[in-house]
Amino acid sequence: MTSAVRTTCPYCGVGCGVLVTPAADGGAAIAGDPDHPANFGRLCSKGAALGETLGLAGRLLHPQIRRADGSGGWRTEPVEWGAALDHVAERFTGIMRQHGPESVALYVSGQLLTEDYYVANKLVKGYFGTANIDTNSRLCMSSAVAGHKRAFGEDVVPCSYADLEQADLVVLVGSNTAWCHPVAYQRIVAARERNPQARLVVIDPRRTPTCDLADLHLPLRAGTDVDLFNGLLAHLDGTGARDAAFVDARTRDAQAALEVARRGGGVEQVAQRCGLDAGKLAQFYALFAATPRVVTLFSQGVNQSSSGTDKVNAIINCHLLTGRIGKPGAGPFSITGQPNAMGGREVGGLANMLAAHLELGEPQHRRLVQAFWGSPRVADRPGLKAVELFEAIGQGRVKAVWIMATNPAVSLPDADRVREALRGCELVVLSDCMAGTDTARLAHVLLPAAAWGEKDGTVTNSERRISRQRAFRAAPGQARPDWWMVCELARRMGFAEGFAFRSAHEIFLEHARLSGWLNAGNGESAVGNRQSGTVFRAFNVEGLSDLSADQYERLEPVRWPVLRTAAGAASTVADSPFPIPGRMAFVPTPPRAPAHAPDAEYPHVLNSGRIRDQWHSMTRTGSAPRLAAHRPEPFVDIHPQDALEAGVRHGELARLSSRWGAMVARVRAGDEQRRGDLFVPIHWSDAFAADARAGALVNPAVDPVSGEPEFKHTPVRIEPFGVDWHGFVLHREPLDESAQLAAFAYWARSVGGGHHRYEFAARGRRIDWAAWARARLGGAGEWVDYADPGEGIYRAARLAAGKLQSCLFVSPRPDLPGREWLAGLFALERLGAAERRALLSGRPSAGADAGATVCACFAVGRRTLQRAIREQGCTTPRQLGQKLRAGTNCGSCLPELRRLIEETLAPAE
Ligand SMILES: Nc1nc2c(c(=O)[nH]1)N[C@H]1C(S)=C(S)[C@@H](COP(=O)(O)OP(=O)(O)OC[C@H]3O[C@@H](n4cnc5c(=O)[nH]c(N)nc54)[C@H](O)[C@@H]3O)O[C@H]1N2
Ligand SMILES: Nc1nc2c(c(=O)[nH]1)N[C@H]1C(S)=C(S)[C@@H](COP(=O)(O)OP(=O)(O)OC[C@H]3O[C@@H](n4cnc5c(=O)[nH]c(N)nc54)[C@H](O)[C@@H]3O)O[C@H]1N2
Ligand code: SF4
Ligand SMILES: [Mo]
Repeated sequence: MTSAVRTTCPYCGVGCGVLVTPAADGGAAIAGDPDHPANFGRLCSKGAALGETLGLAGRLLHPQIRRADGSGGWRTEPVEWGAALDHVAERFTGIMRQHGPESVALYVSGQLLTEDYYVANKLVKGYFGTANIDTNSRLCMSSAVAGHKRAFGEDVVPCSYADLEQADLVVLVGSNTAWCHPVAYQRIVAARERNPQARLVVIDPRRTPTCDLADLHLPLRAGTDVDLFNGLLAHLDGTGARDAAFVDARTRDAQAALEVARRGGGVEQVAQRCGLDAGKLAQFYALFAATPRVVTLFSQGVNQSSSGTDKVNAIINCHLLTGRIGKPGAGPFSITGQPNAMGGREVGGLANMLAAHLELGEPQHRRLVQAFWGSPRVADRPGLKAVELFEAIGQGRVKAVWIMATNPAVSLPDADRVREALRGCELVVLSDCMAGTDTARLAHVLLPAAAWGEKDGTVTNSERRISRQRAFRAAPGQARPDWWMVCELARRMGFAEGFAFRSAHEIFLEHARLSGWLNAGNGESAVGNRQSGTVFRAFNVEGLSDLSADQYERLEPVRWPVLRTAAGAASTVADSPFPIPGRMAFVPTPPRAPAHAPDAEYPHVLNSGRIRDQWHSMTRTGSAPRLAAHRPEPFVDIHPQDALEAGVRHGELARLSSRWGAMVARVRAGDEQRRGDLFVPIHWSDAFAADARAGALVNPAVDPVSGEPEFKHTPVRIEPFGVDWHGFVLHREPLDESAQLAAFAYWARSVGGGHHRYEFAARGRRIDWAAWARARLGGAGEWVDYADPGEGIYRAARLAAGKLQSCLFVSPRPDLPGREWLAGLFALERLGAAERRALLSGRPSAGADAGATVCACFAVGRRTLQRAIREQGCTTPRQLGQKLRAGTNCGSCLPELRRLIEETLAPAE
C-alpha cells in the first residue's frame, strides 16, 4: 500500500492540508488532512476534485521558441532547455545592456511557491538592479498590504481562523466567502452552531450565497464602504464604545480620523449615500458597538477599488478605536486569495517592496539586504506596478518580460490593450504548466513548469501559516520547477554565485536566514530591541533557518513569527498572535467616488468575481467534469427590471460593452443584483469561449496608494445579442476552434464525462445543419437525425457500433433539451431503442434528466433535487443529504440547497 503524501491545496488562500494517494494510472485519491490546522480534514469542491485535474492533456511539456511567420501566425521550434535558457539570457542581457535595467521586467504570481518567488525577486532587485518585478497579487490584495503598512508600519495580518470561531460577530465585507474561501466559511458556520450568540453580517452589493445564513445583509451601493465604516467609527465614538486606554497607549491620530468620519453625518445620511435601509444600518452599528469579540473579514469587494486602501483603513480604524485587535476572536482580517499570496509578500515580490518585509525606500534596509545577498547592486526605487508595467510594455519602454504562473491576457484590466502590448513586445517569455492559455498564444519563449504535485516548497496561507507543498509524482516531459529556471537564467547572465541553489530546501534556508538577519525582533527579547544596525521586522522565521533536508521535508504547518530562542530552538511565540510593537495609526479616510461613474451611454455598473467551482482562467479546474457542470457558460447576472428595460431575456445572450471592451454572456435575471448593477464571472478566456473575457471591459483605474485596479466598478451597457440559432454539441473529442467553431457568433466549451460540450449560437437563417454536422462533426459511424423545418428544429446524433459519438441540437429558441441527461448517454456502451427515440424526440424519459448540477461532489442536479423536495418531502438540506447525498461532502452547495428548497416550496404567484 502506498501511504498518502501530505501536501497543501494549490487553490485558495485558506491553505487546506490535502492527503494524496497516487494511483497507478497517474491519477490520485484526494482527501482532506485531518491534522492540518487550516481545515482539519475538510475540503471544498475544488480541492476535492484535484484528482481530476492531473491529466496531461493540454500540458506544456517542452521548451519552445517561436518566431512570427509574417502572416499573423507562429513558427514554433521545440528546443532543449539549454538552448531556450541561452536564448532568454542573451536577449535579456542584450536588451539591458542597450536600454538599461528598467527595460526588462518579471511579472509573477501568488501561485508560485515561496522558494520560486524568493529567487525571482533576488535576481531582479539584487542583480538586474531594478524593481521591475510585480505580481498578480497587485490585482488581489495590494490594497490590504498598503492598508496594513499605513496602520501597523508593516504588512501583518493580525488574525487567525480560530479567531473566526471565537468571535461573537463576524462581519464579511466584499467577500463571497461561501464560494471563494469555502472551508473558512464552513468553520464560521460550524462555530455558529456551537455558539448561539454568534452573529454574521454580510456587506456586499449582491445577495451572494454567503448571505444564506447571515443575520443581516447590507446590500450597499458599490464603492461606498469607506462611507459606511466612517459612519461606524463616528457611531462607536459617539456611543461609548471607544477603548480609551488602548487608544491612548497603542495608537495615534485617532482625532484626525474621527474628524473626517464625523463629517459623514448620522446614520440616516450615511444610509442614504450607501443606498441602504437606515434601520438595517443602525442595527449593524449597534451590533458592532455592543460586541467586543468581532472579526471583520474582507477581500476583493474592499481591495479591488480605486479607494481600496482607504476601505482597508476605514475598517482597521474601527478595530483600533475599540481595541479589538490582537485579542482572541477580534481583529480586521484580510483573507488572501491565492495559495501563496502571503509568501509573495514575505519575499517582497511586489514592485514597491524589497525582501523579508524590508523597504525599498529605506537606505538602511537596502544596505542590509545587499550585504546579506552579497549582490552587485540593489534596486533603489520602486518598479512598475502591474497596470503601469503593461502600459510600459505597450509603449515600448519595457522591451522584455518574463511572465510566470499568471495569465495577464485574461486577468488584467483593459485586457485587450494588454494583449496588444504583448503582441508588440520584443521578447515575451512565459513559464506555465499549460500550453494553450491566452497569454501563451502571445509568448515567444514557452518554458514548461512543473505543476502542483510535481514540485516542492512552501506556501503561507491567510493566517500566516507556512505549510509544505510536497511532490507526489515526477514532472512530465521536460517540465521543471520555476526556481530552477530562474537560477539557470541567473547563472547564464553571470550571476552564478548568488544562485547556486540545488533544491527548494536550500532556498528556504536562505530566505529564513534573511528574515532574522539584523532583525531587532530576534532572540527571546523579541520586540523593542533597537540595537544599532538592526531593523525590527515582525516577519521573522529565523527559527527555521537551519532545518536539515529531512526536517524541511517533515516540516509541520507553522504560523510566523518563528524565532530562535537563546537555546537555539525554534519558538513560535504562540502567545503573540499579533507581533506588532509600538503604536498603530488611525488613517483619516475621506470617501471618494469610484473613478468612473455610469452615464447615459454606459448606465450600468459592472462588478466581476468568482464562481464556486472554477479557479481563475480555468487552466486547471476547467479540466474536471464535475467542476464544469455547475456553471458551464459565461453569464451575466442582472435585476429582472433592468433586463426588461434593456430588452434582454433570461436564458438568452447579451452583449456587454464598456469604453474599454466588450463581451458576450448568457443572461441570468434574478433578485441577487441591485438595480443598475451587473455581475459577470472572471473565468472565461479565449481558450474557453468566443468572446467572454470580463477583463476586456474593466477600466484600468487603480487605487492611488496601492495601484490595485478597480475590478468591481466599470460603467457598461447591456443589449441583446441577436442570433438566429441556439444550439449545443456534445462530442467525444475536443473541437478545433478555427476549423469547427469559427462559424459561430458565440460559443463556450466545457468538459463532461467522456465528452466535450459546446454551447453555441449562430447567425444566418439558411444554415443546412445536416450538412454542417456531417462536414464538421464527421467521423466513424452513422448519423441519425430529426428535422422540423417549419419550427426550425434540428437534432442529430452519430453512433458507432451503437455507441454515442456526437450529438447536435439546434433551434431558433434557447429552450433546448437538458444537456445533463444527454451527457449521461456518453457513458453507455450501447444506446437502446428507447434512448435513441428519446434522443431524437429531444425528451428524456421521466426522471432521467437530473438538471444542472448543484452538488458537484455527488453530481446531484437541480431537477433531481426539486423532485425530492416536491415529491419526497425533503424540506431541509439534511433530508436532501440523507436521500441523495447532496451537500454531505464539502458542503459548498448548502446555500444553494436552502435557496432551492425555498423557491420550490414557495407558493406559485
Ligand atoms: N471558487 C473560487 N474561489 C477562489 C478563487 C477562484 O477563482 N474561484 N480565487 C481566489 C482568489 S485569487 C481571490 S482574490 C479570492 C476572492 O474572493 P472574494 O473576494 O470573496 O471574491 P470575488 O467574487 O472577487 O468578490 C467578492 C465580492 O465583492 C463584492 N463587491 C463588489 N463591489 C463591492 C463593493 O463596492 N463593496 C463591497 N463591500 N463588496 C463589493 C462582489 O459582489 C463579490 O461578491 O477568491 C479565492 N478563491
Ligand atoms: N475582472 C476581474 N479580473 C480579475 C479579478 C477580478 O475580480 N475581476 N481578480 C484578480 C485576482 S484577485 C487575481 S488573483 C487574478 C488571477 O489571475 P491569473 O493569475 O491570471 O489567473 P490564473 O488562471 O490562476 O493563472 C495562473 C497561471 O499559472 C499557471 N500555473 C499554475 N501553477 C503554476 C506553476 O507552478 N508554475 C507556473 N509557471 N505556472 C503555473 C496556470 O496554468 C495559469 O495559466 O485575476 C485578477 N483579475
Ligand atoms: S477552501 Fe477549497 S480551494 Fe481553498 S484551500 Fe481549501 S480545499 Fe483548496
Ligand atoms: Mo486573487
